[in-house]
Amino acid sequence: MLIHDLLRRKGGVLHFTLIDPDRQTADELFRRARKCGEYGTDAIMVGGSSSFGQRLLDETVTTIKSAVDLPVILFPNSAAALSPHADYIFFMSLLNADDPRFLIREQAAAAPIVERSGLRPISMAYIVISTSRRPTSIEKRTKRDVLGPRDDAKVLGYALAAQYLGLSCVYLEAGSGADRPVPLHLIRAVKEGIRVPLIVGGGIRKAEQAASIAQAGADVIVTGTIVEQSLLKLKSIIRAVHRSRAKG
Ligand code: 1GP
Repeated sequence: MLIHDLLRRKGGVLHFTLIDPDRQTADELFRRARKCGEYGTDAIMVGGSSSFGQRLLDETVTTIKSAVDLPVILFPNSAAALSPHADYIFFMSLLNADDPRFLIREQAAAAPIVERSGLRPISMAYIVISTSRRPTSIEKRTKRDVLGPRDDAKVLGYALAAQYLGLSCVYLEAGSGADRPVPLHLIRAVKEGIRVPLIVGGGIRKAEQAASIAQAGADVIVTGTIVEQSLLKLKSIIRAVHRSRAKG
């Protein structure tokens, strides 16, 4: 599996950059992807909560692949957000969703397309944690079993259930642009309780936050918005993640 291989090869915590196809011109995209490679991000995820056309998605993936030699992983919001040009797809289920669409229906619609496309699926348990006062876009999209910053035991239950079901990794998601990232005590509690790799994302804007999240036990740290706001900050976040590799 890609994440296990990367963790072994790089010797510690990974950084993935999430690129939203809707948020830049083709030139900006090329430049951002180049910089991501230069700064040492370990993979590029492509996705977003808004709906975008097939053409834009395909062009986004091919532009990234022309700019940088990194694995490109689709991070789809529905069965409509698939591109055969990517290398991998997070084949994910939003475990605390109430709506079966986000649990398994979109996945059932997507599976035959994935099978034909040559995309390599990475099964993933997606767990949304509510850390913000205003709902993030993922929170607006579906009713959920709401998991707050103090719900350590419940979140661990979801993560363990995912592991027992055979999913290959767990993603704790505060939501893009969240006021606050997933709290450290919650990351520690989940990390101590599971054996599969732990991905953490949402609301990470500073190097210090990324370093603490790595120390708390995240195996992969995802940032999205920051690549649109400041490449310098992205660079310092990636550096902090790499430094914690050395410490780890
Ligand atoms: C969202 O976890 C990712 O799916 C990234 O969030 O945009 O807040 O970095 P940000």
